[in-house]
Amino acid sequence: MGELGRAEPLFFHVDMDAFYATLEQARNPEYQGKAVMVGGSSDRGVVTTCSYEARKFGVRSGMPYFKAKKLCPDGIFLPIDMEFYKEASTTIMEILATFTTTLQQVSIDEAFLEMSGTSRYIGEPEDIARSIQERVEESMGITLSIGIASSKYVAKIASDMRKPRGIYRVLPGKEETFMLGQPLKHIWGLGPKGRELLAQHHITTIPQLHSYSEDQLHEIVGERLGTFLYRACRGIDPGAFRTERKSQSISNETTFQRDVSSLETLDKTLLQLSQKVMFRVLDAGATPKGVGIKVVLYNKKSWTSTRVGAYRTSSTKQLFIQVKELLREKWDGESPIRLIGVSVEVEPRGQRTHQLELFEDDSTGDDEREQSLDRVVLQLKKQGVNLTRAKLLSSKKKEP
Ligand code: TTP
Ligand code: MG
Repeated sequence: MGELGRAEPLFFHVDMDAFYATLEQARNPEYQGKAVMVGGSSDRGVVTTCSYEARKFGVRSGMPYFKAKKLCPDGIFLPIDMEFYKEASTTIMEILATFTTTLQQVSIDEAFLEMSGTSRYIGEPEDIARSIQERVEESMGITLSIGIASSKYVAKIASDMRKPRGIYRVLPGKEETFMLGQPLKHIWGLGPKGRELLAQHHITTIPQLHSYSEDQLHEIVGERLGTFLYRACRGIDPGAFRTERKSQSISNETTFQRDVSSLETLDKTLLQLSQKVMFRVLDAGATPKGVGIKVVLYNKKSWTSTRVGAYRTSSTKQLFIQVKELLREKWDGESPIRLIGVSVEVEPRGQRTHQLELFEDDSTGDDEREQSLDRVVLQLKKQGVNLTRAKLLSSKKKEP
């Protein structure tokens, strides 16, 4: 890390303000500044969310519609348009991703941004936070709030402190003081049942919770929640938003009927395997982070060769180019091969960390075209039409 980088851990938690309602206001200017309720359309439905103008009347998420109508008879009541919100969410996440190397989306309207390594040249955390707000407001017309802290957990609680359009920073060393000043219900991860258990022991505030030892808390609410609460009320990250680092591997292999030492045949097999593997990767919506090949020789000796940080593996073509290189790097070119396999290391399912960076940063139009071609072939395959992208075999340019 350069001397101008930040050594101490630094996280932003970004959360959109009244997300669905603000989006509705952004696309219908006449709703701006008004009480907008979004939710189930019948009188028996509930308010999913409402604009801050509606909150002034006492309307809240989860409130039955008829009650919201009583509190706010002149309010605007709108049905949920999930497709619109999801699309907006994707665009917002792409904007947020330009401010960090590691974006962890945790729901449709919130994400953690790791800022630990960012250069001080970019500015103080609050300045960066303001730029984020401005950028999103400019392009999407909606506001958001940001919590800044040394851990994801504290940042998450901080983002609620100044809503809407708020920025709240908990300085390093002040995490415990910050938590001690919060109502118990702000402890993220403590549900009504847990609160009930604590109440039976006359624990209704964070300072009271803080006065219990970890062992005592284990006895009251069990080991898991006990340790969680012991840490949370001290501002020590209890690990609620840890990303699973364990990666998975998606692979396919072919055993030849007769051992093979023809490079042409091996390439053809690598292409078929690359396509099979890439389709599984695309189908799973997984993010590639490394590629590898496995070879078993005629004498049953085997070896593997891998490459990590495969930042350009988003299509069959890219995978094929890399595994061809791996084969040429390690194989002596003569020893007959009995089995050959292709594998892709992927981020665990559902984890979006790095994904935007991998697919967008330096991906060219060519990469996108290649991936859409793969998707078309995959779609056909699902309909029973089998195609192999044989044209890739004859592409002579950029051969190592
Ligand atoms: P939240 O971030 O909890 O709420 P919000 O963005 O509407 O308001 P705030 O300013 O307090 O952050 O949730 C984000 C969106 O998720 C929200 O707009 C609607 C949806 N949502 C549900 O579908 N069900 C729920 O129970 C909640 C709380 C939200
Ligand atoms: Mg929100």
